[in-house]
Amino acid sequence: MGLHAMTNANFPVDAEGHTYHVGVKPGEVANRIITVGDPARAILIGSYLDGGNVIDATNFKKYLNYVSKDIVIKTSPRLFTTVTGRYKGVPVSIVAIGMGVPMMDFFVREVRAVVQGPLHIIRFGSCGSLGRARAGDMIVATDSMACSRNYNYFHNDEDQELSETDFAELMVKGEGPYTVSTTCPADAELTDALVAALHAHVPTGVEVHKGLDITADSFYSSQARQDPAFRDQNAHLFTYLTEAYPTAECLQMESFGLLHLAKSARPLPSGSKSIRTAACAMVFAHRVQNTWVDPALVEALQAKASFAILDAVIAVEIDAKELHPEEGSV
Ligand code: R1P
Repeated sequence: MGLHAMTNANFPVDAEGHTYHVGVKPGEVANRIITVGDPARAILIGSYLDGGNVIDATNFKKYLNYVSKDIVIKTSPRLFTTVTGRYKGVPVSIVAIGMGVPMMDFFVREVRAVVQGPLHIIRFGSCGSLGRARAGDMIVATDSMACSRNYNYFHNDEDQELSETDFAELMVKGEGPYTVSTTCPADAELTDALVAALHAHVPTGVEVHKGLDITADSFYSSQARQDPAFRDQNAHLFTYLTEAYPTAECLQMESFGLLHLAKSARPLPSGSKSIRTAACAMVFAHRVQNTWVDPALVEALQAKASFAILDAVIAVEIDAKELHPEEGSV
């Protein structure tokens, strides 16, 4: 893959204004966005956009660079996939970012740079349940915190697992093998719209839970998965997290990055909030029962939840003047 000529080493864009990683330029991304990890999920949701019924989402690779009169799909050299069209007449984009907070950072900053006016972003991912939600249920994040490997803790070659008490004491002091951040809230109005839409759409038997999200910087060590090949000092991490944070419901790898950047975004020139966010995830694994969801259930849930999230992302008003400040109307 050739390297595109970029200008501005501080915030690289090419001659046409495409950002370096997500590969989008002004006019290519809507103010209302659903972000997912998996490009196949993005194409599936794209097939529910107005005029998207011609997309066969079971063969998503065929659509990674697709243009119709209704929908444009772009895959960047770094494999961000952006699907843009309309849902019930309202412009919407779906962006697949891959995995992890660094990918969320590329996405939020580069999209912020090319879209004028407020951004309403809902993450639709998958997660592990810490207890209440069963595999196949949905969890909506009321707030989120980061759980990260404390690299400095591992500077020596110590290979003795900490006792539960020592682990907890170090964690409380912020000196343990993992660090936890303060929590960051999701946007209340967007989250209420998301919960209401999920209740209206999810298949019978699927429960919608609300709670604290924990965003880990590894699928493995900082999610308390045991891997004998590495010194991870995480045998007591799961117990610590569930006892210290009783409202915690899910473990996944991106939502905190989204909520944190929304909180850190400076207001728009109009004074409006720059980025409003909500996040939800399908429970793929139950970490206590050590169970995994049935793929057939995921297929049904993902389809239904996609409509809910599309309804939610268009539910909260954006003032037309904010979308087109020069013209003052759409
Ligand atoms: C790990 O398997 C991935 O799945 C979850 C995690 O956050 C991580 O990205 O979310 P997605 O299904 O959105 O990728």
